[in-house]
Amino acid sequence: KQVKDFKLFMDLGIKDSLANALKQSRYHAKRCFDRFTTRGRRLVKPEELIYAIEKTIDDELERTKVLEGSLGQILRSTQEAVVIPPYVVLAIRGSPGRWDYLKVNADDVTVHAITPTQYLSLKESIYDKDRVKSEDTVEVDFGAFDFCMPRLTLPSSIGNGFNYISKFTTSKLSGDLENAKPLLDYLLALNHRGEKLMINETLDTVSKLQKALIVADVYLSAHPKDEPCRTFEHKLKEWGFEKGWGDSAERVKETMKMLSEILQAPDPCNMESFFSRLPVIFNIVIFSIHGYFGQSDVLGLPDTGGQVVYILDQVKALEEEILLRIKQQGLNAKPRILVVSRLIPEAQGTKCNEEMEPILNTMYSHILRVPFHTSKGILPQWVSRFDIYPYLENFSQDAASKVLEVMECKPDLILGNYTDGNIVASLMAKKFGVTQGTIAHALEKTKYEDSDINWKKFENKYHFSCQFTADLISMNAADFIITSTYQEIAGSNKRPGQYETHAAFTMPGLCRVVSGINVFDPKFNIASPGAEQSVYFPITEKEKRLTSFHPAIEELLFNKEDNNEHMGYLVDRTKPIIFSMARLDTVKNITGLTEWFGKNKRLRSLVNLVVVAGFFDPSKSKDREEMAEIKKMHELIEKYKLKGQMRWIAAQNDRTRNGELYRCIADTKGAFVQPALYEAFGLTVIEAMNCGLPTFVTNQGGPAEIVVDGVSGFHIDPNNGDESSEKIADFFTKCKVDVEYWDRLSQAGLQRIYECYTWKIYANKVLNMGSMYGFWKQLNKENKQAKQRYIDILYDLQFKKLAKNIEIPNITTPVKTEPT
Ligand code: UDP
Ligand code: LCN
Repeated sequence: KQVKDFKLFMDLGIKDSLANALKQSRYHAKRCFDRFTTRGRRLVKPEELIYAIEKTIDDELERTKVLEGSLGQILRSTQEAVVIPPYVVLAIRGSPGRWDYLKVNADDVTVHAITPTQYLSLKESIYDKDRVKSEDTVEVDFGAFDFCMPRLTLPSSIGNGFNYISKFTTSKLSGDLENAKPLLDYLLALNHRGEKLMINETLDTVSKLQKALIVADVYLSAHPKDEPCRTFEHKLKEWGFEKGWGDSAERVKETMKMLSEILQAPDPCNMESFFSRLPVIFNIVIFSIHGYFGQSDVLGLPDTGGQVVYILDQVKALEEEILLRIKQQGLNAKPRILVVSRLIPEAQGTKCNEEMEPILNTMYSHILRVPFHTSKGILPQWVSRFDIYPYLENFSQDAASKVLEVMECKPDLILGNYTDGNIVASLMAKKFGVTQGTIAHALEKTKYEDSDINWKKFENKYHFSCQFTADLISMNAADFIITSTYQEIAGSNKRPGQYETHAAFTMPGLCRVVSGINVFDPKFNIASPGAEQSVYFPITEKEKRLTSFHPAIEELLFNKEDNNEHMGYLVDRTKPIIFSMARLDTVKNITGLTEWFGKNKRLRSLVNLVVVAGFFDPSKSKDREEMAEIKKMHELIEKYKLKGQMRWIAAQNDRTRNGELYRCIADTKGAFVQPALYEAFGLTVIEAMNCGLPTFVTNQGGPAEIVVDGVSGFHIDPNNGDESSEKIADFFTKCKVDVEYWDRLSQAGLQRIYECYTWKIYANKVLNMGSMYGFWKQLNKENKQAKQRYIDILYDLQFKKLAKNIEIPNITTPVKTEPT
């Protein structure tokens, strides 16, 4: 029946399906829609829509029929509805990324399709009664640039942009040989610090290039495969070939063959392989601005978490991959990676007041810190990521000069991280004309319900007006977007993705975004991070265990005295431990987990709880959310009398020791719990899995994609604590009966990691993107330029004005401007 309904859906389109369904169940539909309208103008959430059907239809058989029919299906796909009697306007998400807006007249149950603009305008009228005329609202429409750019159509292709870009590029270069001219120009421009690579001006037409490739192929065939390139480079140069084709006769020949085949008849497979071999990326700038960016003593400090871990591991993986490629290209260039962050003079015992710091376990990578320079002087203190916007323009200019000074050339690729890093990356990429990739880590919009429509309510605390504008600017300016999961882009069948929520939204009184980003844009790519495997290795690798940490970990977990590092104690050491570790942000829901545990007697009888989060004295925190969470933790420990069964440990910033801590928890046959109300990706989840610890992860966000429920871990619902704590208790009950159950789960978690979540896979993908999207950008120069002009207007007229509204604190301790 469902298949039949779905087919009908597809055949008719959503509007006609709804019209049909309303006609067929006219009596019930009318009662149901009347129920909405009698309560007046408002925004209705999806749960209420289904509840209305359940309440209006008394007869069970009839109710099931409607709920399982097209009407039920459409209402289940509805994300929200605007009620303006006699109309109920549904925002329907038929599948990931596909939205329809339908206006139902409750009086006669007729349906009309409306545009996103009309829908958003109706929504605004509910929230902003004194608004200016709807027509006077500023509209942002990035879709206006879409007309000449290819878009994907299948939800299953979302996030796989790289593969489609190679196909689209193939078709652009196909046909006449002269269509390959842009590729020739691209190759002619390749160089490393001014030294030409691949080809020179001798090969200034495609047909000359094609002929020279044939000559070179014949020449190379006479050479042993492993002959080093230096022995024949001079000969190739005579024909117009420069360095970069490969380190041996065989590799040079292969690369040339790929190009010859592309020129003969382009195909995506050769295109991808050829671009992955091109010497394009040697120097990378990575922006990560907010928080404390450092290599020790920073994790767990406010605004300082997974992003730092991600970038440090990412740099190491990228450097290794670039070095490998340089070798294979037959070059002896030195790469350079700079992570540009903020210099914080009041560094709280970290190294964040130092300008340059070499990155451990790398040869050519550094952290470069640039201070926030304001009209009042240099800002000495940490500043929340929500208040960071007024400093970014100066920062980007100062950073650009510093990068040129340190790198002695422009970077080949710029990567941004999070809203602040991404907008600065966009400004710098525009200035230098360089390829840009963005990484969100988390888009804040999804974390707070109705943060767009209620932006005014949140403004003082979070400055979402700046944040969402900045996010829109950078996601549109970027040449490619890296995400950790599919859900980050387009969510799941039930829930929209983080990027998807930027497709159409409104901030009444500020602007109406009728087309913010299209998740079918082939710029989206999933490249999931890994966890450093030398730190997070499984408990089964006994000989590698870091036993020197065991006395300290024993102290941390079991010492009975409260101190600055731990409070609470565990009476029964024989019980398994359920463990969690996160920053003490509201959204991480460590207090939620504590409460579930407190309330569930069965769980308390089966296991102990250990959490690593924040610290214990709220007066010492500068972070608004952290202060409130600290207080709440103390209240819960009292309320549920948790001492004896729960241990609260302050933030732990020694990564290597934390790796051993996960394994010590695994020794107790325990589990890791990630209870977040929403988690963008969740590095702790893959860290725990790498150590062989079974995991229970929130079903809200990335972790639900990392873990396959019931196979490589379990999903829990953070909004249903009772059900979640029961699910955890069931697991430990089952482990008592089936002694191998725990091991099976542990193994399945590891298998999942090795298949999908490693840094090697990641680095390879990102460098390929840098190369391919750089060419794509050139192929579509006009579109890129037009869009950039639109972005400039949004930046100048909107973002700058909003950023100025955020107050810059008075600077009481003047700071020296010289580098430390
Ligand atoms: N972390 C840590 N000590 C703490 C809290 C967190 O070392 O007290 C580390 C944790 O191991 C992980 C990162 O910080 O590597 C947190 O990343 P995640 O993606 O889980 O969350 P985020 O903080 O980025 O939102
Ligand atoms: C930020 C987050 O909130 C986490 O979900 C991610 O794992 C982390 O960044 C690294 O991407």
